Amino acid sequence: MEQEWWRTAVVYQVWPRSFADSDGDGVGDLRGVIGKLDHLSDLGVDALWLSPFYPSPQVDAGYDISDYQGVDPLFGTLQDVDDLIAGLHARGIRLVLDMVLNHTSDRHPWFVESRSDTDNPKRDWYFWFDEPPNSWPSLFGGDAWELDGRTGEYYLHTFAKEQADLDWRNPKVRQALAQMLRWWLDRGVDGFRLDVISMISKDIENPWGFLGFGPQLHEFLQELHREAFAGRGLMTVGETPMASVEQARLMSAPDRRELDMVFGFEHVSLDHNLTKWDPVPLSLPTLKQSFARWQEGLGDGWNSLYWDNHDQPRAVSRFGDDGEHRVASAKTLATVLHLHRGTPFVYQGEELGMKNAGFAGIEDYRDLESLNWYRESDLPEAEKLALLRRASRDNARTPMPWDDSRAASWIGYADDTVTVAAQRSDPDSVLAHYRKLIALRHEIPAVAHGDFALLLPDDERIWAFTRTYEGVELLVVANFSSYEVDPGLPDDGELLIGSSGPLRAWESRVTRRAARSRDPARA
Ligand code: TEU
Repeated sequence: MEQEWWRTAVVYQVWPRSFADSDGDGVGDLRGVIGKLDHLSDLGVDALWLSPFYPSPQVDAGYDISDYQGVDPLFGTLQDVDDLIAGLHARGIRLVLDMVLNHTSDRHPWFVESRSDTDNPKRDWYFWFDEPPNSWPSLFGGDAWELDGRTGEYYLHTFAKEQADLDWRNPKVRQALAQMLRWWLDRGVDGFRLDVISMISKDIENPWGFLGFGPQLHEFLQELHREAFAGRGLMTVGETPMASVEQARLMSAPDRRELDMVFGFEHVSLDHNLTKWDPVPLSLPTLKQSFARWQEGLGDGWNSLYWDNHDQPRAVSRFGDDGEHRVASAKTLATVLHLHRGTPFVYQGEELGMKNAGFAGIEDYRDLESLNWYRESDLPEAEKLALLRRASRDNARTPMPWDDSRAASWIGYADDTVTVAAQRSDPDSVLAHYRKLIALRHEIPAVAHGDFALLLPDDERIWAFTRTYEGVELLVVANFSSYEVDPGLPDDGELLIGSSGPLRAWESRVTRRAARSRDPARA
């Protein structure tokens, strides 16, 4: 075992709305993605995770799907998907589709039927009650139960009221979804990213049941594996907000046949209280010890590694220094992430060191989560805008800056100067650094497979660890401060990244040497 392709892979996420706009309507599209495949080859990534492009009312930027087997005219046609698959495969890059199986749009024909009548055969494809059976909140504000005037009953929506939760206890729902996944696989796709998959089983009696992890989660995942995933050489990654290390291990342990890996949220939850609109300071020891716990705790399971995606603010603004040390801190965040064990994900623009949008006014925001929270919060206006600048999902949804042109777009550009054009041939760029890290994972087995050991766990400025595999030890040392630091760790191996001597502000170093001892400080 152990040799599945995704164990040595790096995945690049495209959020198509803001990646590349081929027809100048202000919204990115599939032809735009096809036109930029050389950027992916140039980076050296192995797979593309493509966020939803299916027909959708776009209430939640496509995560409200009204037809799983089509393409929204905003983004193109099925022919474009076929051409994208061909273009990717010609470059040796696989395609991972984003599938939202927990809920559909309220415009999906299944829900249209379901809501039409209490006797409709699809009534029990969704959750209907004559009174709300609990007081679950919607994660996008307000209650999770919406009264539907047509039949006078309430339906469940964990997210917006236009996103109705499917009832997975109904075998017909599970069969329809598995059949749809097979249809895409037969078209040539190589894997799935499964949106909030940990929520497909719910315990209605539990006041926290809206967070998922219900009694049938593992049973449903194992069935999905049998019905859609098994024997196809796929990669599956489940999005699992609030998963514990143990839950992540259960979902990703190969012999359990559920998923290949999951997106944990612990490391992106440490800088706030229960909600992201309630920030708390984050110390380096807390962050690196969380990573270490996941490295060690997954056992047979497998980690995904990410800083950025379409839901998170930009890492360089959040965990780095997006001012004076932007380039160095973007590189160091990348070094640390990519040298962990697991499959790294790079979100469009992260490879440039893009920073948060920096929008000034509420009229600049587009995301319903941000707009709902803004409307409902009674904090003072200036505070609300400051929190949006820090935590809004729109921070990472600004157009990909291919060059200096600023074509009209559905959302404003980040207050930023980085471009692909400027970095492409600059050997000191953040982009060049990502290229180097991705190549390292392909060339050095210890990067993908090595055992992990955290060093200096309590150091407030240095993030250091080793990766050891078949007699090779990699020592990773990163300075997470704006001062020069002598980490007091050996720097005598073969330098793979960085330079020897004390580490400058936000500098990182990777060295390779023969594994002589478990403790490099004593080697
Ligand atoms: O996100 C699930 C999720 O947990 C989000 O609520 C996330 O925590 C939040 O956006 C952080 O602010 C997935 C998708 O990635 C997201 O884009 C969708 O809006 C959501 O599911 C509903 O489909």
